[in-house]
Amino acid sequence: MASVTKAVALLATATLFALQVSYAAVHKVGDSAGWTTIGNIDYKIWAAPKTFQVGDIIRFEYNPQFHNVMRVTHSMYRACNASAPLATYTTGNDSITITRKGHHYFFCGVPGHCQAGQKVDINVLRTTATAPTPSAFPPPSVPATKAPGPSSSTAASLRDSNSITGILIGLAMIVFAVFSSTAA
Ligand SMILES: [Cu+2]
Repeated sequence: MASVTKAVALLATATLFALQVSYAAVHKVGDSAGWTTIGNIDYKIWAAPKTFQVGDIIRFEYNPQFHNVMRVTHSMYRACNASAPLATYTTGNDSITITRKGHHYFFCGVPGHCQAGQKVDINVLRTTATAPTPSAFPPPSVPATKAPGPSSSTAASLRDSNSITGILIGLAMIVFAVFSSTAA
C-alpha cells in the first residue's frame, strides 16, 4: 500500500508542478500573421486582451531580411526613434523572456516600419510565484513608472484564485492517497 500512496503523492506533486509551469505562457506577437507590416496589423489590439506575466515568453517571428526587433524606452517608442535601442534582435525567430513587470516597448527598427504600426507595448502586470527564468534582458535602465490600474489587479486576483484552486486540488489528492492507504 505504501507504494500506492507514494505513487499518488508523486502524481499530486507532478500535477502541482504542471499547473505552475503552465503559467509561463508563450505569446507569439501578431499570432499567425507574426511580426510584419503586411495587413496593417494593430499590435495594440493584439496585446489588449492578453495578460502578460513575469516568466512569459514574447516570440517575434518575421523575415529577418525585412524586419528586426528593437526594445526601446517609452519616449523612443512614441517617437519611433531607433537611434539608441536598449536591445536589438535580428534572428527572425526571437523569444524574449519577460523578467520584470511594467511596460516593455518593442518596434521594428527598419525605417518607416514603426511609423506604419509595427510596434507593440507589452504591459506586464505583476510578478507571480513562478520561478524566474534566466534574464534575457540587460538590467532595467528605465524605471517602470506606471502602477497597475484597477482592472489589472482584478486580473491578478483571478490568477491567484486559479493557482490556489490548483494547490487545493493537489492537497486533496495527497489527503485522499493517505486516507485510502490507511483504510486498506
Ligand atoms: Cu519591419
